[in-house]
Amino acid sequence: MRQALELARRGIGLATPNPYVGALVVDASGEILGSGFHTYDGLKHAEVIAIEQAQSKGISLNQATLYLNLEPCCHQGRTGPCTQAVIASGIRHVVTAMRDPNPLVQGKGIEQLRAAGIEVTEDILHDEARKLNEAFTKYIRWNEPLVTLKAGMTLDGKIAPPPGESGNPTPLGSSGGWITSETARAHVQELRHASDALMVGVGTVIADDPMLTDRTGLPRRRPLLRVIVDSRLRLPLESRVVKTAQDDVLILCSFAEERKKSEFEARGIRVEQVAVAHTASAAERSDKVTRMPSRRRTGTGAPVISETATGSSDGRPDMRSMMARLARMQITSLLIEGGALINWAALAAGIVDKVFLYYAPKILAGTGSVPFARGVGFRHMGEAAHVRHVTIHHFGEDFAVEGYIRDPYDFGAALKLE
Ligand code: AOF
Ligand code: ZN
Repeated sequence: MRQALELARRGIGLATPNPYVGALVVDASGEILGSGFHTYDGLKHAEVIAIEQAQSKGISLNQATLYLNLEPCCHQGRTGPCTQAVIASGIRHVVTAMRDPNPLVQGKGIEQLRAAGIEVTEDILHDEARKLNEAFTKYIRWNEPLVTLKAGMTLDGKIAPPPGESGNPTPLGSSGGWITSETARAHVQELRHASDALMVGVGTVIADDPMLTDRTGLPRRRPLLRVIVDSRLRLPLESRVVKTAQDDVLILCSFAEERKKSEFEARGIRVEQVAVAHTASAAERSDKVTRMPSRRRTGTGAPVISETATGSSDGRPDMRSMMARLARMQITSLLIEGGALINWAALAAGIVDKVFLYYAPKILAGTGSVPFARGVGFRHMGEAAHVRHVTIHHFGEDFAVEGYIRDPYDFGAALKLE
């Protein structure tokens, strides 16, 4: 199973919006007869690749075992049901790591195998498998991308020194130099590689002029979608994002002035208007609640947002509408990379599933430096976003806190991960 997971990981960047799946066909003596992993453009599901490879050797599979990290599908998608291929192959034993969260499958694949007399062993390396396919799960179950909030900061939670006072000018502004180390930043590249889209506020582009690209050099089937939240189309035409746009930049705005819009569109940049976030009236709030999964109302793991927290009439695009928009583009995972306003807007809107917060052992202090999240903030400790199931990663002197605000396997409900 460890090898199956290893194979599945080779699909990172290539399998989306489908899951990462790796498969091995092994004979009674433990010899590997066939192996494969799924890529979306390759069409074939992992177990079919592995089975075909094993069959091409002309050996009977009657004593063979199939290891794969996801329950075989049992529905007609772009390919036929894998359960049928497994049953037809004569394989004796199937070992899986987790059930397919796709509502079309969800245990029915396992049932079909057992009904055909195949021995099935489930849940091997279950936690590892679930972590690998958390974005697919969020997307296929809830039709929203898995949202990870990423920030690099000082120990005292500052993401930049006071604007305009730093010594590291970029063509557009001055960001004050890097806070975290090169190794920590290389790890961010891995996060980008595993994401379908990246989002920043226009303020971050104006201050830092970032590229916002996946520079791992690893193959991906779709370019990383660079999403700029820009209420009033302030994005500078001379910014690096605009200059390097290749059908991979999307501006989400509240007000689209035609002339500016066409200037971006002439450069191959999509501009879309999104509903404006505003103080919810009681009626709208009850509407919002009915559209949410019912468990959210009682869930204690999801931040409970007060009206003052979400309320803003400053014309910023609504976070939930943006997530729905991205899901329609088959974006299964979104990495939010700041700045302070977007970070708060995302937390306040309750869209953040997990955080990846990088810390450098430095202290900036001062009221002028930029905090991780601006805005009114949560007003009571009881409202604070609670990060659970924390993993600490070390990068030399730097470290990162990876943790969950919501369980992507039980969206909206209290985190059961312990
Ligand atoms: C498997 N093995 O390797 C994959 C599975 O549109 P399709 O035909 O590619 O089907 C996609 C669905 O099939 C996907 O949502 C998930 O439920 C399952 N993916 N299943 O047995 C695989 N990639
Ligand atoms: Zn399948």
